[in-house]
Amino acid sequence: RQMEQDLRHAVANGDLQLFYQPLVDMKTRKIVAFEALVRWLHPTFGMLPPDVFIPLAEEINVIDQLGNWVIRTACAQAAQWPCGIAVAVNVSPLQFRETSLLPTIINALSSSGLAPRRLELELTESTLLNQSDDLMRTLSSIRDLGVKLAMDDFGTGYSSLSYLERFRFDKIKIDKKFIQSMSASVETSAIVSAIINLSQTIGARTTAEGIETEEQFDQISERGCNQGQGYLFSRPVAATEIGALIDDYG
Ligand code: G
Ligand code: G
Ligand code: MN
Ligand code: NA
Repeated sequence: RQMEQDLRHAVANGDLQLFYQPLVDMKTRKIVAFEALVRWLHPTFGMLPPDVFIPLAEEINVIDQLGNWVIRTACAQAAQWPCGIAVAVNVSPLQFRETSLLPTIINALSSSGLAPRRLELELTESTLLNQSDDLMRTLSSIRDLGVKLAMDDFGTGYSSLSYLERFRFDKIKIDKKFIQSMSASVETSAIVSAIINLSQTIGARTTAEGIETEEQFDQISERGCNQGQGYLFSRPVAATEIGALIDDYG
């Protein structure tokens, strides 16, 4: 398959680019972090979004190589930003199957000089489906470095609550589907409040994803959510546009 060959080539050659979307403090609206979102610069199809090629990268076993590139690049770029601003990196569950994840993180931090607390890893619930000793050890080692752990897309997977009990996350990201149906549904609105309260109980911060309107911002803000992310603040932008965003929201 041509696409498969193209992707192997792109990963080997670094024909990838990181876009960044800001996470803002709900009280001050200042930028506290950027989430790195990978793009593939395909020679004929142009810029491809990750939902098109991450599943393929997982299938053909180049996700470790791709994921390691993302970690190194995100740390190197974030080291150039003001030191109050963190970088969040998405990690595929499959990256925990290989032994290269932890050494890659250690190496990326030391060669960039980025403080470990400025790196946040976003894991999905499916990462914790199989809670092997290896997985728990790797997570503990990452945590021991001072790197932060966030649970991404919270509420879309299964048995979320038992995962939260078993391993303490620094942050819970409430999936955008909840934020976007809050105003139309009393039930969804109650679920969002419950997630925020639960997070506070376990000592985790919360980020609301997919905030597009001032109305959503107000509803989330009232409920005590710590951070927001969404088109209301900014779409994902190229690394070169970050300076201007920090000037506006810094
Ligand atoms: O960039 P976009 O907003 O289209 O992101 C779509 C999906 O791709 C999101 O679920 C996001 O978590 C995922 N994604 C983006 N960048 C990465 C990455 O570097 N690694 C992994 N594993 N997933 C990513
Ligand atoms: O990693 P995660 O699955 O959370 O990926 C975030 C995804 O959400 C990316 O595809 C990003 O482009 C998208 N996104 C970010 N903000 C908004 C928003 O305000 N509205 C919508 N519809 N999508 C958003
Ligand atoms: Mn994410
Ligand atoms: Na998400």
